[in-house]
Amino acid sequence: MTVSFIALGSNLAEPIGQIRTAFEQLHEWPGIVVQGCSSLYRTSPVGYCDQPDFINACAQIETGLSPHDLLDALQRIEQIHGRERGILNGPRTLDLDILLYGDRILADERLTIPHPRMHERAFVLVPLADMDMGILIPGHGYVAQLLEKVDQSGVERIKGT
Ligand code: PH2
Ligand code: MG
Ligand code: MG
Repeated sequence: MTVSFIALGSNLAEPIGQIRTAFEQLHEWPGIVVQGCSSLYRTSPVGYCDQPDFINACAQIETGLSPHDLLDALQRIEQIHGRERGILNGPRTLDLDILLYGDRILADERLTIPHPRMHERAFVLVPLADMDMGILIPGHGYVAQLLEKVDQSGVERIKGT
């Protein structure tokens, strides 16, 4: 079993509901146990700005699935949420990204771990820090240190989550 961190994001079709349902689907998926969920955050879009705000969160899971089998599972859950692939970085009902998989470093045509932009994205680092400030991102440093370097102004915790 390997501890892995997953980023969740949605900005279409009732995003808060999309994220909550995704937490449950992850937990119910064979070979995945959800160990912790962050708060939910309302975040300004990064990269492609002409789209609605996102809801972002992170989950800590434990899994017996290989990285690629885990990616298959995440893509299946995205499909259940009606994910369509359109504009790069554009609006989506649900995006599930593998951030970390144990201390593995991996890069092929389908999958790069650690996620190549996680260390510079406040919408990833802030929810990750909810779970553990001491997470080490191989090649980049600790979440607590990286958080000090990013602009957190576009990231607002949703009260009660
Ligand atoms: N995801 C992207 C691009 N930009 N911006 C925010 N705020 N949240 C996201 O999840 C996000 C984004 C590509 O995956
Ligand atoms: Mg993705
Ligand atoms: Mg993404």
